[in-house]
Amino acid sequence: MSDQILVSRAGGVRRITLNRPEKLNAMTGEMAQAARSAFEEAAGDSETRVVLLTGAGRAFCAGQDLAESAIRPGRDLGAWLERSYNPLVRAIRGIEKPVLARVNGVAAGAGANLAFACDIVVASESAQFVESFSRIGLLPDSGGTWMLPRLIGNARAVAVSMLGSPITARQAHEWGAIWRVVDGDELDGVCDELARTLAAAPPKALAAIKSATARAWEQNLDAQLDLERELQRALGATADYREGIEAFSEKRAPVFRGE
Ligand code: LHQ
Repeated sequence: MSDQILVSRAGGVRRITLNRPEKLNAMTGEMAQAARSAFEEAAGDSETRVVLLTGAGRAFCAGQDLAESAIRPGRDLGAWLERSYNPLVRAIRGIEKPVLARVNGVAAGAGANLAFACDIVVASESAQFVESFSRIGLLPDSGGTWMLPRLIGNARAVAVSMLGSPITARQAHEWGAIWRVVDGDELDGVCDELARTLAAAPPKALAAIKSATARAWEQNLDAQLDLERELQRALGATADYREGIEAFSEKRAPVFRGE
């Protein structure tokens, strides 16, 4: 594993840290591929019940490392996306476990859209999200043109993408793009508590919530009702559902095992 990504696990929480603090965690190809591998490993590890994505130092991620030779003008940026960011975004969206973004500072370019790809985003008051692509003659990638209109509405999505103007954490929260904004000194406590809560939640239910809410963007209510019926049928047959019902009637906290 590259040292540009740090991975640790405590209990059911796997922490993936983007680790080039001196460059505000600007992404290299090596880093994007290592991050994708870290998500794939998390997906395959039955002990991991939640993934927390964050950045080392004062930034979350400044997007693509603009000094990297592979993205010099004239190179095939489409091929670059297919090798680096597209598989990473697919890994974040596709993992059947909750992904929590701990946005500790600026998230720019692909870095902003990686945060928005996560299931639950908590940002420090000092963080900002910058769709900086148009400043260098590009369009938002890493799912930005798909996620932004859904998260903040078309008018805002187009404006922030065209203008490249920073969205403060507070604004992102008011617009419904992120779950919480907290004081910097509360960030760790809030994220740790959320991660613990998610790690104790019934994994199959969380996976179903993730996949069903994603599918909802693509289909009509009728099809969604059918999907809910099938997912609920499967969840109703799990040991965790039995445990949830028993714990409720016994007035105790449930212990969910993902079975
Ligand atoms: C950086 C970077 C950076 C290298 C800060 N690269 N060094 C996909 C397909 C193919 C091609 C292109 O990209 C993509 C996806 C993308 O992500 S495109 C968008 C790329 N990202 C950006 O355009 C953001 C560039 N960075 C910034 O605008 C600022 O640095 C932000 C607003 C993030 C933070 O500003 P400040 O807090 O004022 O910090 P700073 O600018 O002083 O940066 C600190 C250091 O980090 C500095 O290095 P130095 O050696 O001078 O101290 C920067 O050069 C370096 N850095 N971002 N993306």
